[in-house]
Amino acid sequence: MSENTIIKNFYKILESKGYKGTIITASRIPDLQNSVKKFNDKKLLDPEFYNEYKKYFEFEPKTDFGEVKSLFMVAVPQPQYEIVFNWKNREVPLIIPPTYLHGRALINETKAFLTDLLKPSGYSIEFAHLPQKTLAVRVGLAEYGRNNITYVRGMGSFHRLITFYSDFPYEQDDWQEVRMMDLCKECSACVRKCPTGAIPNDRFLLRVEKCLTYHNEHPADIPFPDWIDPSWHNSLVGCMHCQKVCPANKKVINWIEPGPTFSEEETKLLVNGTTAENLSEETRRKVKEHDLTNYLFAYPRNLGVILDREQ
Ligand code: B12
Ligand code: SF4
Ligand code: SF4
Repeated sequence: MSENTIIKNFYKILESKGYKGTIITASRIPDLQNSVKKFNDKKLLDPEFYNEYKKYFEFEPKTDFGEVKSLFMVAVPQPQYEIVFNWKNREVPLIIPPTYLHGRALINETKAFLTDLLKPSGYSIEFAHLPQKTLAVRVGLAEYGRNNITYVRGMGSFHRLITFYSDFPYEQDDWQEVRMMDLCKECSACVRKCPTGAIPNDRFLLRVEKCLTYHNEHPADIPFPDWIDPSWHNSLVGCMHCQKVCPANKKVINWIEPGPTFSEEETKLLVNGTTAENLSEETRRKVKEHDLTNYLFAYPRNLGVILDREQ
């Protein structure tokens, strides 16, 4: 298959799936890395955060991959999920924000269709750890919101960004300046709604160390700092305040897929930190089916603080 046909087919596949995406020349990878590094060099990123999370955005291709020539980036629409916990004779519904669940399955699915497209012509792909938002904005696939989250036309902020690196040759260069949505120029709803002040007034870059998500993604043996008011928590993991209030999410904000319902007994086990192996077969099946295993570690603290409010 010719290179042009591969490119055309890539976009055709995306369209048929309702995804968006783009191909990027690998010659821009150093610029991409520098976009984040410069903020770290200026000490504008919390050092603890940087050391903990850099493995997720520092690009390190496999040593035996050969020459990286391009990146294939895909944006996939993502819903919120609602989980119901029975607690003290009441139902407590809780949201899991977009991108937390079924990520691995989606990455595998994307890798499979890209492999089918590229492998017959001798090209390879591998999952890339990169600063996805910066990349998406730099290549015009998305724009930043003031809340530091990216927005893709037709999907709002409800999307997952997935990138693979490849030895497929691609030289077209669509690199742009980072861009904030026009809508943000006259709006600061997210700044006002963020309970912690993580979205600053005096700079664009998020104050990560203040973001609820940063704290509720940590293992449950790390307690929430005292300055976090329990009433601020709104999701099992993550936080929806700055996406929920955003006018650019008007069309997607009610997209909530049903998740499992846990009985009072199951809720008790989860909030006590029971591991997947120690749950009953029925509960374990529910947890696995809904891809909740990865976050079981955080239930005792995250769910505990919310259920405590329900007393
Ligand atoms: C580290 C991380 C976090 C950290 C830090 C967040 C952050 N802002 O970096 C924590 C744990 C706090 C976090 C929180 C969330 N995250 Co997160 N996170 C990541 C991760 C692993 C890396 C992000 C990164 O590169 N950070 C480094 C900083 C420096 O990059 P940046 O935020 O893009 O900053 C750029 C801008 O500030 C810009 N800039 C600076 N000045 C100016 C000025 C102007 C005018 C403009 C326009 C731009 C601009 O330059 C910076 C560098 O390029 C990515 C996955 C990945 N590998 O990319 C997911 C990812 C970004 N997270 C994601 C999500 C969904 C979230 C949450 C919404 C989760 C939730 N609450 O439900 C929150 C959002 C919090 C927020 N308001 O930003 C999604 C984003 C999807 C989307 N639509 O944007 C990603 C892509 C995961 C995924 N594959 O889907 N996350
Ligand atoms: S709430 Fe307003 S300022 Fe914040 S990201 Fe959305 S449009 Fe931009
Ligand atoms: S995710 Fe929550 S805490 Fe973090 S910036 Fe948005 S509103 Fe603030």
